[in-house]
Amino acid sequence: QKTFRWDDPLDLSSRLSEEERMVWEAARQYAREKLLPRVVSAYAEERFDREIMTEMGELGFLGPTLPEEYGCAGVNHVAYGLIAREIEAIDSGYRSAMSVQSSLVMYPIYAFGSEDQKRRFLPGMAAGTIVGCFGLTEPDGGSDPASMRTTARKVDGGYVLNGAKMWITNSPISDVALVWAKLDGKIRGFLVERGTEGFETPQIKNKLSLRASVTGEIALSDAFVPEDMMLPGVEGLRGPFSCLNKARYGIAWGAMGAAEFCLHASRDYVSSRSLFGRTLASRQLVQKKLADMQTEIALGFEGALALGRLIDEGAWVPEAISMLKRNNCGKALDIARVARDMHGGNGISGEYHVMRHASNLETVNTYEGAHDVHALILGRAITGESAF
Ligand code: TGC
Ligand code: FAD
Repeated sequence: QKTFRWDDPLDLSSRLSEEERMVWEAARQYAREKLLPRVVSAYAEERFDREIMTEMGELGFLGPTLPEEYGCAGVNHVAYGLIAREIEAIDSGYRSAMSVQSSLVMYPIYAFGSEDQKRRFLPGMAAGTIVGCFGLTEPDGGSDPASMRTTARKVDGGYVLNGAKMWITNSPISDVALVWAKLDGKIRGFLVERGTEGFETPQIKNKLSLRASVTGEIALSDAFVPEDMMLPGVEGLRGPFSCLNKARYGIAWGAMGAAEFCLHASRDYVSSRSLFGRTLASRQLVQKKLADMQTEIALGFEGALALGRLIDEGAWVPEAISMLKRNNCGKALDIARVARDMHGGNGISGEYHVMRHASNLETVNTYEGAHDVHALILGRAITGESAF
């Protein structure tokens, strides 16, 4: 007879393969030993340490599902999810850096790029020596990318890009930006390299969320992109959305990783804090909060695991990703807010981490399709009526 484990109530770990468990353990060890010690100061100083990319590269965490022939680890999507879980347990911004590189830049180069583009960018991106960013969102409204204004115009030997992208993770430190722009009215992906004239990436300062991640704009003013730097294999919204499917799936795991950290921190805190002659852990109200957190986290991970298995079997659909991205972000945000409350005044201190998680999850609940936008995607699938 198995005993109940409060920290793995549905025994998820027993349903992982040996390889998945090894990747999970490596990610957990890295996150706790290398990321946790630097995150409090990084968050306070609004700093992203560039070497995190090479550290993650060395461990095979960048583009991990892509084949080994391009320098990648070639593991499955469940393993990718487990990496996201452990990295985001420390900070959503660190998981952002990992998922933008992996799902939003490396994956489209792999899926839609020419062989030359793959050979040129993927090995360096896998190693973290080349940093990529993904420019879809524009200042006039990110939820509706079909209305983008950024354009590409065909000229001799290439294309000229004009427009502006907003809220772009890693744009200020990127070596290459995947910019989505309309060419003759059709959305295409362009790889714009650092140093291109008319390509600027100013940093957005004073964020109150995701402060350990660097975010910027992309300004394109007659930026020339050579012919061979357009992704040949895709046109239309399917291009950016295919990348988002992968990243949203990783977020479903990652957000629950942040929530799990908050549960563990809250359990530790209420076990050691005594008020009115007893520990907080011995109070009914407190235990109910812990039980609610534990239940949502266990269900959230089950959903993410089921989805990961479907993706690995090639049997997934985008709506299932919307469901898990939406549910797990919304639930994680609620859990982090409750954890902050359970820590009392200490909960607002950086040293206890929970308010940083709550603050980060505000972004996570918004980017990659806002919570309500995913509700509308599901609503359309349920009713057949588009309510956007
Ligand atoms: P819609 O008519 O639904 O579709 C247009 C075309 O796109 C195809 N498509 C998809 N293809 C693959 N996967 C998906 N998930 C797809 N969803 C749609 C669709 O088949 C169609 O193809 P075709 O060939 O028929 O033209 O388009 P719509 O304009 O009605 O879309 C509405 C909506 C709301 C679903 C969509 O615009 C949306 O998802 N909006 C949210 C935007 C978003 O998620 N932006 C994210 C920006 S990147 C980011 O946030 C990175 S943060 C990274 C980090 O730091 O971690
Ligand atoms: P809007 O689209 O203006 O939405 C505002 C509100 O309106 C939301 O609550 C939304 O749910 C609601 N809403 C929208 N449409 C409807 C509707 N039809 N009915 C009812 N309600 C609706 N983008 C990138 O391209 N690349 C990145 O790397 C990236 N990184 C990011 C990093 C950070 C820190 C942040 C904050 C954002 C990032 N984004 C990135 C942008 C992100 O994807 C957008 O913020 C997101 O898609 C929402 O767009 P918006 O901010 O323009 O909000």
